[in-house]
Amino acid sequence: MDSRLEAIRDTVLARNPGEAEFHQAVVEVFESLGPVHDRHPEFLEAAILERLCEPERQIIFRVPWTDDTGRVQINRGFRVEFNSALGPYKGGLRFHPSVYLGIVKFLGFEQIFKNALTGMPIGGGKGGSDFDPRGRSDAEVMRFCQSFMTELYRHIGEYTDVPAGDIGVGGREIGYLFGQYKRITNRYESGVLTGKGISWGGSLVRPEATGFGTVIFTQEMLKTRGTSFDGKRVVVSGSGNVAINAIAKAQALGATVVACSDSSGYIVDEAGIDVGLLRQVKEVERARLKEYAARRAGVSYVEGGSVWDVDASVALPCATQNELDGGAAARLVRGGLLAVGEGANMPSTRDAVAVFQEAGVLFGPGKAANAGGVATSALEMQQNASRDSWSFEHTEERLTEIMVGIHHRCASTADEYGDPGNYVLGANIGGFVKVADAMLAQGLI
Ligand code: NDP
Ligand code: 2IT
Repeated sequence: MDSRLEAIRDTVLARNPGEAEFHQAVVEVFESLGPVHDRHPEFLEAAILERLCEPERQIIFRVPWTDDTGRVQINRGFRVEFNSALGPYKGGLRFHPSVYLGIVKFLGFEQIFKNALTGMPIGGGKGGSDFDPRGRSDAEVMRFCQSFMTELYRHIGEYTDVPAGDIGVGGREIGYLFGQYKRITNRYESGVLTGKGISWGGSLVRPEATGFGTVIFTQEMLKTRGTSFDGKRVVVSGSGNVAINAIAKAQALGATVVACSDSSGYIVDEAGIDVGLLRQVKEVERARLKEYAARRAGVSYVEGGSVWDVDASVALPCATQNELDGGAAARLVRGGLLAVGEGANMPSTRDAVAVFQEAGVLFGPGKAANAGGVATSALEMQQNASRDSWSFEHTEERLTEIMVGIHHRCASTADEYGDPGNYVLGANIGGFVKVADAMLAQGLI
């Protein structure tokens, strides 16, 4: 790494102790940015990197609520408003017991560059809570969401900060959050949240957008090698929103997705995953993946195992950060892996990325490959602002254009900086330059 950047990195790491995931995300971006600073000394002069690594605002708050037995529960809520150079802060809310400031900051930091790559007018932010929705009743989830929003509402708005979903936050949670925002503010401000239901300001394709977008991006990578998803054997991790829709799209393009997972284990379905059954089990019944195996002949379930033990030509990690390490990457490469498209945020460890790149595997990093979700959120904001709603076909066309555009931007930036095919470099530089230019133009703030 460039020695000027090393000094800035060391300061950032020392100022943010104990935030391992944030450190990882920062280091990975800095490793790409040496050549940009050679060309643009004005970025160093204006301390763009130092400013980018310091969130514009960080909010941490208490979330009290009562469970169904009448017991008081206390959780911690977060919203990190990281960078607003390109638009209002935009990014999801994650409800998962592992959430702490370091996770929210890594996600918010990634979001800055991801959102810039979409070409839409959105800044970067992220939030969430250590609340665990698993096993909670609808009524408990509603009371939690209402309490969470009772503090969050004063910090957000369609021109300020626009949250959406992430792990543990889907349509149900966005509904409860929107209801409470509306009640407190007495405003039907559709553009304050995205991922809303279709009948009350949501956008068609938003539920599918992240998984679809990941597959579209990966298809663009495959095209550079003269191939496609058609006839490919694919493995997907996770079985939530991103995973299910990635499976659906990959199979629509002719692939066979033979495995997916949850945090308890994985299933292998050599005939190709039945998306209808998977949606029924996971989205309708909110049951565990094990249940899918129980209901379909010829499916095996491996408790506690790693889905990366299953060979495939294309791997789509769609669960969570650091779920695919160097050992798993090496195994996948030995099994004939051709491409990886990250549907999750930072699912591959730094070792894993190095293994993929060394082996010449096409590697699409999350901030490029999973940008379709937030891009479609921006399309939802556009529809809300114009009090319009678009057809599925039109919205999907826009999503496809955006993903093809992101692929082009990453690939052409990698070419321009002398490392063709390096999508990590292309995504980091492509996103960074856009934000840095806007920050320069807007002065020292
Ligand atoms: P969901 O909550 O719908 O699904 C998450 C899936 O990942 C579940 O199958 C879950 O299994 C699994 N998972 C979560 N945490 C862990 C863990 N610690 N270990 C193993 N498995 C785990 O979330 P999404 O599908 O929305 O999000 C998945 C990933 O995609 C995240 O990285 C998110 O940041 C990213 N993403 C999401 C976008 C969106 O629009 N929703 C947009 C862009 C990126 P289990 O049920 O057992 O916990
Ligand atoms: O990581 C992400 O990009 C998301 N969770 C989606 C954010 C959004 O605002 O739609």
